[in-house]
Amino acid sequence: MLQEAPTSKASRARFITFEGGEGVGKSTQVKRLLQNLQRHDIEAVRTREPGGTPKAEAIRSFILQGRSESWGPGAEAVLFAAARLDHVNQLIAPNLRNGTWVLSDRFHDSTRAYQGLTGGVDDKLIAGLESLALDGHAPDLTIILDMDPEAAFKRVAERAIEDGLALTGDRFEKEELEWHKKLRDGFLSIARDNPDRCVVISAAQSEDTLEAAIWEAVTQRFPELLRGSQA
Ligand code: Z5A
Repeated sequence: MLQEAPTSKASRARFITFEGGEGVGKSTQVKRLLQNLQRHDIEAVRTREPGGTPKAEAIRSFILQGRSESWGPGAEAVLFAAARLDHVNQLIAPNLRNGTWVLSDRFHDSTRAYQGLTGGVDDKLIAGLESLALDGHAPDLTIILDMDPEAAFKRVAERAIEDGLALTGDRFEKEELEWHKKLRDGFLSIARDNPDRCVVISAAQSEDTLEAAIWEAVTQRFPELLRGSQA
């Protein structure tokens, strides 16, 4: 009689990305999904964008310190793509080849949403950079955490208070809020255009409820996870 290897080892490693606006709970849920996969004997790593490798982290610091802001969204899209190219080549592709699942806190949809749909960078440039940087490594599943940006901002503000950091009062002024609403619509339009890859989940729920909803989406997409645990 043929003995089947445990599903977790036999299945192809999957690449899952988390997307959405600031403060919707991506980092929290990436960590929780990693733990849930590990509880099911799945080897998995978590990473983030921009970043994930030393070179990509250097680009992250440069961008997040605001040093590229005056270059405009087109040049920033190129920088995000340069970081992504290294991230894919050095971390994502090798892990997937070795059978390790990869969970990324943001990926190419952030460039589409921030620099493209909200920043106004031409579609053709975004698509060209995407095909260069991804080199065939599109995510198997993208979880878009969706919530009202004002509520998400409150979470970020509370975190800043907990961490003893000052938050500039004008950061979320009216114009800024409109920008975040446009960003939210951008992520929702990406989901509509890519229904086979994207799942939108309301982030306006408790961390535990959200974790359960994400686990349900992941196991629906990859039912081998549950078959493995029942074996
Ligand atoms: N960017 C870009 O423009 N183009 C690109 O191609 C890429 C990125 C890849 C990265 O910033 C910036 O780069 C980002 C987009 C841009 N700029 N912005 N804005 P980042 O990595 O530093 O920041 P972020 O990705 O926006 O993450 P964040 O602010 O840390 O948010 P989060 O990861 O979604 O949330 P969190 O850290 O898990 O949770 C935030 C707080 O809420 C925290 O105190 C939690 O304890 C709390 N929390 C989490 N979940 C819940 C629930 N369910 N209920 C209540 N409270 C919660």
